[in-house]
Amino acid sequence: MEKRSLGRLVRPAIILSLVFLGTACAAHAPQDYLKNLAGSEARKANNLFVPVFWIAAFVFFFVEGLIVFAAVKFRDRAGREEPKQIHGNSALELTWTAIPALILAVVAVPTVLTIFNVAAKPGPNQVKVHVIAHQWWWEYQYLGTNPEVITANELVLPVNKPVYFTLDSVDVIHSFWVPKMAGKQDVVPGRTNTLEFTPFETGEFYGQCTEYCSLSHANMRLRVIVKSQADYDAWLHEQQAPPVQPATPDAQQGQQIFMSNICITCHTIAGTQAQGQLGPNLTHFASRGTFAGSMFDNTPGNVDRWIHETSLLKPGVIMPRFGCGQTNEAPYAALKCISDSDIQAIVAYLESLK
Ligand code: HEC
Ligand SMILES: [Cu+2]
Repeated sequence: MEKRSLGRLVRPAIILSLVFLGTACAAHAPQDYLKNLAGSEARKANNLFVPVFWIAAFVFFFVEGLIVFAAVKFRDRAGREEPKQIHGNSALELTWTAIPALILAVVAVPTVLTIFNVAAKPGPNQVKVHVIAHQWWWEYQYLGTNPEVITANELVLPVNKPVYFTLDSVDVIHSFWVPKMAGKQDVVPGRTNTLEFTPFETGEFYGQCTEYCSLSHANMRLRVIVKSQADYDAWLHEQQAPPVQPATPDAQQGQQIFMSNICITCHTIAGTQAQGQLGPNLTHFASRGTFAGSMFDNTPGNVDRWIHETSLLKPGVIMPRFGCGQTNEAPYAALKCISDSDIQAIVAYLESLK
């Protein structure tokens, strides 16, 4: 009876293992931190991880092999004498204490060297970015730029140039992680942490908050967009320009609605009366490919839905829903809704802010 019920578990166990294996081998895994690493610190960590992994694998198979060998060779059989007991054998016990200690001492050398090597050091010729974590999006201030470049979620960097980050949080503990670039760095309120890495390849790299920060933690993503130095300089230049003045009647109307609405208490658009600090800076909103913690592609349709149904799209979000027929909780329960056509005009305005 016992045996049969155990046997029944074998098939589901195999299927479950295959499912787990399958997810591990997903073809498109942009946050795989073992392959195609594109940043200095991620490569340093990997250069430590790989040899330590093989040492650990060797130890595992060697020790398990001995255990299996001993269990099989000295197993109890009818008429067989008890094998020789080695309990209290000083020579053996010294040996198997000394060998692991030696292995750990050897592994400690590259480990400690790597720890010191990846510790962030501010230096000249570095790009300096102040990262501010919010529930649930990332703000980036490019230090030393004048006028200061402030953007959200998409971190644009030049290739082959060290970047020095200072990281702060305005609310709870978050963690900043771009697996292809570097290890994780916690972002803690009331304390400034630092991080440094050099991107070695141009392209788009995915990142993620990796410290549970309540409801929309999983929706707090980010992108690192690495450009050639020339493209980066052009980007900086565009970001420093004053916001584009809306050219179409739709966008002009949208600007008026935006400026006369509660939007301006939370969002900044440089050079206008919109100077709010609670939400992302929208001065060059249309230059970003994604929004709301890089959850959505920045398309007019998505931004339209966002303004209508905000917290339906991103649970817990600190921006009320503006669509008519939507309900908000306190303190926005009595908020006046914005008509579909007015929201459309706002979207036209926001999408003109290149
Ligand atoms: C109470 C503050 C608040 C108000 C009012 C508010 N927002 Fe927001 N908004 C936010 C916050 C916070 C976010 C970031 C949400 C997130 O990603 O978790 C945001 C995100 C956005 C984004 C996406 C920005 C990006 O790059 O990720 C847009 C666009 C936007 N809001 C437009 C508006 C418009 C238009 C209005 C007025 C109709 C408005 N907001 C009113 C707080 C506010
Ligand atoms: Cu988080």
